[in-house]
Amino acid sequence: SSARPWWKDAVVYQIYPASFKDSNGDGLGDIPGVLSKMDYLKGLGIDIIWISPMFESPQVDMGYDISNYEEVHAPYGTVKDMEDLIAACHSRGMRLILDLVINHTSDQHAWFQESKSSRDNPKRDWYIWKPPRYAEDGARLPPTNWRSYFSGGTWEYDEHTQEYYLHLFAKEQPDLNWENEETRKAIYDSAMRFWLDKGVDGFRVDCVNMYSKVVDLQDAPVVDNTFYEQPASEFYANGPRMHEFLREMNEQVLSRYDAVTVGELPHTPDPRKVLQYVGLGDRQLSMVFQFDIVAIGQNVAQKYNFEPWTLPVLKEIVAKWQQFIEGTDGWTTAFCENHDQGRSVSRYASDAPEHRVASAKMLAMMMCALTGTLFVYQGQEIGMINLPKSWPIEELKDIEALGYYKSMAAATNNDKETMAAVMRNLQILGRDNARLPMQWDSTAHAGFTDSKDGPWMRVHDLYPDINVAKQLQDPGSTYSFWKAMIQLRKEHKDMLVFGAFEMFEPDGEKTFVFAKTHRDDKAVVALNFTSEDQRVTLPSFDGLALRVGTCPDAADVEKAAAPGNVRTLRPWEGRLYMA
Ligand code: TEU
Repeated sequence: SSARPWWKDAVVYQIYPASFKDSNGDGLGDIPGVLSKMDYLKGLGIDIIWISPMFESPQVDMGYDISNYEEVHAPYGTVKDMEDLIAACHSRGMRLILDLVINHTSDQHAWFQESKSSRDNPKRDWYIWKPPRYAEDGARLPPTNWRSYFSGGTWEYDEHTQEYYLHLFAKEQPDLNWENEETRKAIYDSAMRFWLDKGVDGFRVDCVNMYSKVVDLQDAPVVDNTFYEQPASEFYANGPRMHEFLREMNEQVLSRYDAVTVGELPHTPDPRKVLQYVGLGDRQLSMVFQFDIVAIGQNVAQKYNFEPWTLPVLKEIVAKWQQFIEGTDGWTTAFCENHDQGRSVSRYASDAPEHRVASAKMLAMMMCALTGTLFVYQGQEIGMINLPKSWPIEELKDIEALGYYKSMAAATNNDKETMAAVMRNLQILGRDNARLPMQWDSTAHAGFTDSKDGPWMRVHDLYPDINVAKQLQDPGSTYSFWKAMIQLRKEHKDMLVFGAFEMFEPDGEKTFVFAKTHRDDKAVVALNFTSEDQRVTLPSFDGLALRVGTCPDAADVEKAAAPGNVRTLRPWEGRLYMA
């Protein structure tokens, strides 16, 4: 039925092509590498593959700067390889979605090259060009004081035509002008129809709420005195024509292909606003990534300024987006990792050697019991963790991390204490944490590449311990646990994928206990979010029995438990009870 389209109970696996699998020994992952792992993904229980940008790109922002939507980045492969990947997915009953990066292009895209060539070029208006402002002393100023995501301002001055262009991200990522209808049509053709016609099943839509900006430019209020440029999302996120644009895109393109979309929706904590994007009646997007969960610990003005948090914060966020769909026709997603975030074991649990396996399984239990379309990021299924704390800044590659590091060094004159804090912040929140090569086995470079020069980005020091080969045949491994949980999720999808969510003891700082129900079916999930034993009282427990435990001895421990509904959970242990 229309309330249950094919993508709602799907498990999606995100592939970051640079770091998944290198097939040709150049140190960089590629599409044939992905093709060589299709059975691995099928075996895990994956239904949809989402591949991060593999398009032609100068790689200033790891492919989120596209210079040609209709070509593949040559080191990753060819359009033919992508056609093979589509076929390889479909022949296994799987689907493929691509990244749709249409808020901006690369400055090397032919559209921008034309746009910047002269003020009267026909494509001038395809990007957002504005004249300078001038200070009283005659100094040239950018049109606004907005801060870009990658530090510094959002405006770059072009000497040749003597105007500024807008870039919310790097200066090599100029923002497209969605106000121009011709531009929108070109985007639909080149970035969307080109691939949908080849059989791609949909898109993860980058920055989906940033296309419509406030056109009357104004300065953002000063909230951070460290820098001239200020956070300004209220001027470019969820802008006045946003829903009109998405309705048009849906009507003219997506609906013609039954394509699924998952939009990236930062800066939108209000459920009513989120519902405007995903309500079934007003056809725009299938679902979105709401950012509350990954924003935990991030400062509003300075993202990387890590702020310690307590468990009730996480619980409230999970409950908020679980209950979001009750009484509405919207849909939600369950995710806690992607290529822009630190690893979940390191962020939400413990990556200490004695706790990291327990932590990874406990988080897997939580994720697989949540309502919504489930997203798994490459390496999450084996419990990969953040990069080692001993690594210096020179090992980091991400433009955002390096921009933050440089701007803080400049603002504080390289203050030792500040820069140590900057490194600690990056070790928790940095995007590089998710971009280390996939750990396939215990051979050199974790089996990711056989390049003599090694991979493009250093492999984690712990790969001999944490790798696919070691976990594949081990029934007690994190991988086996994910696989079993995904299977359980599918067997009980009415309850685990679509069921009602109820949280207990929202203020408890040590444990997270929730129930999922569907008619008479019920599951109670009890999770210990500490490194000590914790006693939990299981709610309305009559008739329930242990179904899954994260500790290998869970069944024995359960049998030995005193009668009643009180249990002791070991550090980072999770248990799932069912009728
Ligand atoms: O991210 C857009 C985004 O909204 C940010 O939250 C992003 O997570 C980034 O860390 C800024 O703080 C998307 C992509 O996921 C990201 O990899 C790209 O760099 C970005 O768009 C630009 O295309």
